[in-house]
Amino acid sequence: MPGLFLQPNAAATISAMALDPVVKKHALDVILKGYTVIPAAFSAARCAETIARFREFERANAAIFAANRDARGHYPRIVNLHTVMPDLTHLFTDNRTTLAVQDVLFGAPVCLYTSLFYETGSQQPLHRDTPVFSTRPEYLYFGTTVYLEPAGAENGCLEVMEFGHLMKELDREAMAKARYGSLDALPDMDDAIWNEYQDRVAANGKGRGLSVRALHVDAGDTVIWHPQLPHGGSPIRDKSRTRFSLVMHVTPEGVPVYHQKAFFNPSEPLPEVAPWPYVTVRDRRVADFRHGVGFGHTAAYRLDEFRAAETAAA
Ligand SMILES: O=C(O)CCC(=O)C(=O)O
Repeated sequence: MPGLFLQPNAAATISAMALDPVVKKHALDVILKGYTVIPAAFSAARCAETIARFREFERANAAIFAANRDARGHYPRIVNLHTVMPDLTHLFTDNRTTLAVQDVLFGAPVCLYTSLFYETGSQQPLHRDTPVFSTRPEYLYFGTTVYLEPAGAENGCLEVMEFGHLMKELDREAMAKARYGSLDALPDMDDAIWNEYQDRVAANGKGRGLSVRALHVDAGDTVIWHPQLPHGGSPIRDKSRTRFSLVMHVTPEGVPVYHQKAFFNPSEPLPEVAPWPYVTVRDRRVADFRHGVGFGHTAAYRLDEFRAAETAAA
């Protein structure tokens, strides 16, 4: 069964493995601190090229993109843009150290599940991803960001509650029963229980004196975070600035991902096999989602509504 990093002796097991020392160091960071920063996973030139490819794609699909800009001309996070922009999928397939680290941690080859393309920082409050990436078996997930531009205090960066992944899980059934009366009444998604869970996790971390670190990174750096690590986006001081980055949600192949209904009812028996197919991109497996591409919370555009930019079709 995949999930080496979840075993109680994971750090000792990985320490004893014959691994590239760089891969070993990052794998141990994820287990012990809850995250790791892999510097220069891509060159600055490759990052600039990927942003240029995005701009070409944007021009080829001007009507769709124009309809989704905010007052400053920026986009909300774009869901699954990689399914129409191969250059973004290649930030997964070509990220060799990150893949090697995640393969070791899962004990199985890592696959791309879904993605969020950010033009600016998210400014999200501290949260664990697990209520919306609830796998069976549980916690077989990593969040991963590739930065295409430097991220810092001015344009907003990732904040992590170091060691917060080690805090005990809350009594999720009790929370759900208190709110909805019974586990059968749990909705698939509901902001109220999301907020209660995240507020309680953040308060527990503060109560234990855990510090929140701002991760200032360069273009090309990659961050991996543990499924239970509280993290968020720092406030953006200069709202005119961009901070292009791709967040990828990854699992071992075939692992199904459910949402809050599963997360807050962890004993409910659910299928442990993902219903979606995978495709091979370069030598890696990628979930073959064709639901479309969404801007923020707006309904998805169908994949056939997008035109490939001439140079982006490689
Ligand atoms: O990069 C950021 O601003 C935060 C991203 C994040 O928290 C997420 O996608 O879950």
